[in-house]
Amino acid sequence: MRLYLINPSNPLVSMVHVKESRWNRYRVWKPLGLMVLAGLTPPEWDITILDENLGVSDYTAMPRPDLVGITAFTSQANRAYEVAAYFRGLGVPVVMGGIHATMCVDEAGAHADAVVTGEAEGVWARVLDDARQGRLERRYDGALADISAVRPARHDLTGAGYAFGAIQTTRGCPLNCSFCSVTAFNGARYRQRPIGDVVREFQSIRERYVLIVDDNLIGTRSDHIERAKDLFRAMAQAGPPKEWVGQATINFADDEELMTLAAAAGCRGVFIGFESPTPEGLQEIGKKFNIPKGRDFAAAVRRIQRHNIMVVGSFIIGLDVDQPGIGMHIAEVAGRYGVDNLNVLFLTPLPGTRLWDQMKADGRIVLDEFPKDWDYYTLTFPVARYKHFSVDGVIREMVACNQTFYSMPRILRRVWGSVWRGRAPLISLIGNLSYRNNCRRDRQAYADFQRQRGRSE
Ligand code: B12
Ligand code: SF4
Repeated sequence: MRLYLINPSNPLVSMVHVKESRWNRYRVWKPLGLMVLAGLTPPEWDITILDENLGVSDYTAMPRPDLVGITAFTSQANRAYEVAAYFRGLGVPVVMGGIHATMCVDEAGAHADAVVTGEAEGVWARVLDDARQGRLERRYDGALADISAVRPARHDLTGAGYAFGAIQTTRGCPLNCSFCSVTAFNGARYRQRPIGDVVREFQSIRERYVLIVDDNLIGTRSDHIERAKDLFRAMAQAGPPKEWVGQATINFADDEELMTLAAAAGCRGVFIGFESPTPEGLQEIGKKFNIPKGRDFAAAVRRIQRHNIMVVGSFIIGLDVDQPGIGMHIAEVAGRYGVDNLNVLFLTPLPGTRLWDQMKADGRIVLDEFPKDWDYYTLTFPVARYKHFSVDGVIREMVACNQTFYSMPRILRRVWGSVWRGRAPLISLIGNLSYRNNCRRDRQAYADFQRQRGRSE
C-alpha cells in the first residue's frame, strides 16, 4: 500500500529554490507533523513525504498512491485543495489533517474524502484501516493525544535540502493569547513527552542543527521548568550535543541554572514573543504573562546572551492600542532590549482564535474571500481592518520598523556589540543580513499586494 504525505506550498512564502542557493536551506523547515504521522503508520505502508517547500513534484510522473494525506497551515489551504483535487481526480482517496483542517472542518471536508481534526495519534491507525477497506468516514476526531503515546517522528523519510532537523518535546500552552491557535488546537494543559523518548529521538536526527518546535520549551510553572532542566541534563549527558534553537517565554531569563543547562545541551538561540512594547497592548491580546511587573527586558535579554544564546524577539503591529509611529517605536524598543534579530508580524485573525471571533463579529476581516484569500494569512500581509491604520498606513509602519531596525549602521552596531561581548559576530552578521534581505523581499510583496487589491487611500 502506497501512502503519500504532502506538505503543500504557498507561492507567497515557499522556498522552492533550495537547490539553487545554499542559503535557502536555512529558511525551509521540516514538516514535522507529517513525519510524526509517518511514525504512527504501520510498516505495510510504503510512505513518501513530499514537501512542496523544497520544490513541487511532478505528481503525474509518480506511481499512483493508494492514499494521500495532506497537512496545511491556513496559508497553505488553497494549494492543499489543488493537490487534493488532482489526486481525487485519479480516484485516490485524500485525507486532510492539521491546524487548518481542524479549524475549518467543513471547508476542508468539501475538498477531501476525510478530515482528521486535532492530534492524530488516537485515530490515524483507524483511518488507515478504513482506507484500506474502502470505507473512510468523513470525519475523525483525534482530540488531544496521550503525550507518552507520541511516537518518534520518521526522521529518515525527509531528504537532504534542510539545514535543520525538527523535534517536539511538549504540546499545549496555558497562556491562550487571543491571536494564537496553539491553545485552541493543542489545549491549555502543558504536556511533556517522557525525557528518554525525546533524547532517543534527538539522537536519530541526522542534521547538525535542530529546531525544537515547542511553542514554549520551558513552560510557565516551576515543575515545568524543573522538567526542562532534567531534559537539558539528559541531552547533554547523551553525547555530543547538537546545536538547536527553540521558542520560550521571557521567564527563560529568570533562572541561571536553566540557561546554563540549555547552553550545555546545545541551545544556540531562543525565539521570544514580546508581542507588544506596551502593557496596554499585552493586555489587549491577552499575553498578561509578559506584562513587565518590574521586569527589565533589556537585562533579561543580556542574561540570555551571556550564555551565548541568541535572542530573536517577535512583535505584532496593528493592535487596537497601536498608534501611528508604532513601527519606529517597536524598532526602538527592540533595539533597547538588545535582541539579536527582530521579527515583526501583522495582527492576523487566524481561524479558531479568539481574535478571529472578535474581528468576525465586528466585520473587520477584510480579506474574506475564502479559500482564495487564505494565501495571505501568512502574518506578513494586513488582512484585517486596523483601528488606527489604513492598509497602506499599517504597511508603512511595518516598513519603517524593519528599515530602522535593519539599517546598516544598526546592524553594524549589533555585530560590534557581539565582538565586544565575545559572542559570535559572524552569526549575528549573517542573521541580520538575512533578515534585511527578507525585508527587501517583503517590500516587493507589499507593492504587489497593494497593486492587486487597489489602493486604500
Ligand atoms: C514549526 C512551525 C512552523 C515552521 C514550519 C514547519 C513546517 N514546515 O511545518 C515555520 C517556522 C516555517 C512556520 C511558519 C509559519 N507558521 Co508556524 N508553526 C510551527 C509550530 C510552532 C510547530 C508545528 C509543528 O511542527 N508541530 C508539531 C507537529 C507534530 O504537530 P502538527 O503539525 O500539529 O501535527 C499533528 C496534527 O496536527 C496532525 N496532523 C498534521 N497534519 C496532518 C495531516 C493529516 C493527513 C492527518 C491525518 C493529521 C495531521 O497530526 C500530527 C500529530 O498529532 C506551530 C505551532 C504548533 N504547536 O503546531 C506553528 C503554527 C502551525 N504556525 C502558524 C503560522 C501562522 C505560521 C505562519 C503562517 C506565520 C508565521 N510567521 O509564523 C508561517 C507560514 C508557513 C507557511 N508555509 O505558509 C500557526 C498556524 C495557524 C494556522 N491556522 O495556520 C501555528 C499553529 C502557530 C500559531 N501561533 O498559531 N511555522
Ligand atoms: S503566543 Fe505563545 S504564549 Fe501565547 S498562546 Fe500562543 S504559544 Fe502560548
